[in-house]
Amino acid sequence: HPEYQYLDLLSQVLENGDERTDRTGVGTRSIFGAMVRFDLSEDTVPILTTKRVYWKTAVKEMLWFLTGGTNIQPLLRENVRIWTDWPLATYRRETGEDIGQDVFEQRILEDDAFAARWGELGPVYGKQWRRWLGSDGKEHDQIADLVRTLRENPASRRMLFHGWNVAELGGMALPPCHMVYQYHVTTDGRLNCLLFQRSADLLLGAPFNYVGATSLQLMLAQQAGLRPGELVWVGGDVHLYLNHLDQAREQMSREPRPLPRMRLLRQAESIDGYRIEDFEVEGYAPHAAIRAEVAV
Ligand code: UFP
Repeated sequence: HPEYQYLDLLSQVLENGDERTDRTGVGTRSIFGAMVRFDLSEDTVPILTTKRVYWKTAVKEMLWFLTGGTNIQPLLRENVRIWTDWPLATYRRETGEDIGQDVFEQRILEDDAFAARWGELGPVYGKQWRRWLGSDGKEHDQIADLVRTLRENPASRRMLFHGWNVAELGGMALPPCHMVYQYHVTTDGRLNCLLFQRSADLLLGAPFNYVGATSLQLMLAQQAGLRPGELVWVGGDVHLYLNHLDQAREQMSREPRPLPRMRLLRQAESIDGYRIEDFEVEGYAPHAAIRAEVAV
């Protein structure tokens, strides 16, 4: 079962991980350099079954990246709250006001000026993917370029997009974790993806990132007239936060169930035309969700 690759990683990090302090102050056990591979060609996708993964949230986040947006307001409209922690921390720090998350999110939703002032994440993923600013002053749409190359020159070894815009890192709420996506088309028309993630919160982040990457691979394949192939995920610093160790042990004790299938119900007119309603997941019967705190 492909999910054992993930469970093995959990066990490697637990048992061999180097215990260290990290930026968040929580502390981690960490290994450096890991790979998992998932075959999407049988229609099954890596939505883990040893705990419930909120796949719609991950797909909605990916769709938001594709819009080029960098403000949390549209995410909150979709009830996606995973990016709130960062602007909320900034708000609390700069105003000294100890506002609760619910109140903060409500204000972002109701007050556009407030959202513009406090909901911005800086030039994160969406900006770099769709509007990377060149030194010539021109904006580069890496996603549109990728789709074009997939269609016109699928043998290319230059099909990738990158989030790590060195000059703009300082303005980002969080520098990109899932950083480079490289694509590859096989002779028989399958689209492979290799995602390099420089830093992976193995319990909360990675399972989510697998789903986001998968949804993008399905959309790109459809847009280029290809079938999905393999998703290869490579992690740099792969870690478990010290307050996630019990949850990791719990998850490792569970037996994987058959992976679900994910399908696109409709072919959108372009890579910009997809909505969450276009994604259908079948056969997902996971173990119970596992709760854990996000390190900010
Ligand atoms: N993280 C992920 N996946 C993501 C994301 C963040 O695992 O998609 F946005 C985790 C990795 C790390 C933290 O634990 O968030 C980012 O911290 P740092 O920038 O210090 O690596």
